[in-house]
Amino acid sequence: MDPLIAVEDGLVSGLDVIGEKYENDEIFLPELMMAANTFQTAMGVLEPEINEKGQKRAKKGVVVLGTVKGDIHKIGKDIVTLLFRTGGYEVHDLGEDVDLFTFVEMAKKVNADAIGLSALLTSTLPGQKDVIDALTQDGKREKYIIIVGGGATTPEWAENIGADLYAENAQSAVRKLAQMIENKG
Ligand code: B12
Repeated sequence: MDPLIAVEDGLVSGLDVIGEKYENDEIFLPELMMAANTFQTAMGVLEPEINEKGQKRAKKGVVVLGTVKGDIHKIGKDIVTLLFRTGGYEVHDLGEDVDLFTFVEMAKKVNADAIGLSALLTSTLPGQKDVIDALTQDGKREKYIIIVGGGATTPEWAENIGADLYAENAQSAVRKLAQMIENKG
């Protein structure tokens, strides 16, 4: 089986069920954490396989990526990082709970083509807008492609805050960014 299918159709579908049960008070935080740990253990097995398939690609661009301030969800962001890397991008993963200054500074430092902002909580969504606003104020907004995603993010929100791209999953993130970088020349 393609290891990516195992991730998307197996592990991620499992987490969706967990999320629903948590929302309906059928399970609680310890179970949520157990599910997240199980996911990460399984990724330890599958990640090398996914990496192997993506080797030997030319560098397509530089991406700075992280989960926004106040938000510690990392699983989705890690999958996006992995697929960008296997898709030929140099990725600077800033981790979770990342403040806007760190995004802006790192993008400047590594001369990024794109900045990826992940948000899983409704309450942390404004963290995506903060980064865009800071770049605009700094006169640097046009320098970067801003791509947003994560459970709480919607296409409407992405449009409202002036992001360049929204992607519902990691595969479409890689596809959409490649297209936009190509169009930019
Ligand atoms: C696992 C999990 C946790 C784990 C996280 C472990 C970790 N290290 O990541 C733990 C237990 C720590 C946790 C904590 C909390 N969680 Co939580 N968690 C989840 C759960 C079950 C799965 C999230 C996940 O990893 N999904 C799998 C990945 C692959 O999906 P994904 O993140 O959406 O990513 C994909 C796409 O969105 C996209 N993507 C993601 N990032 C990006 C970025 C870019 C740039 C792009 C283009 C695309 C992209 O690509 C990814 C791959 O295809 C979700 C429910 C759910 N179904 O989403 C709740 C959920 C997100 N959590 C929720 C809540 C409420 C919390 C807590 C507040 C609970 C509490 N009372 O403490 C805390 C918040 C902590 C914090 N400050 O961040 C709510 C959020 C509700 C809301 N809308 O605000 C959810 C939706 C559960 C629910 N239904 O109520 N959580």
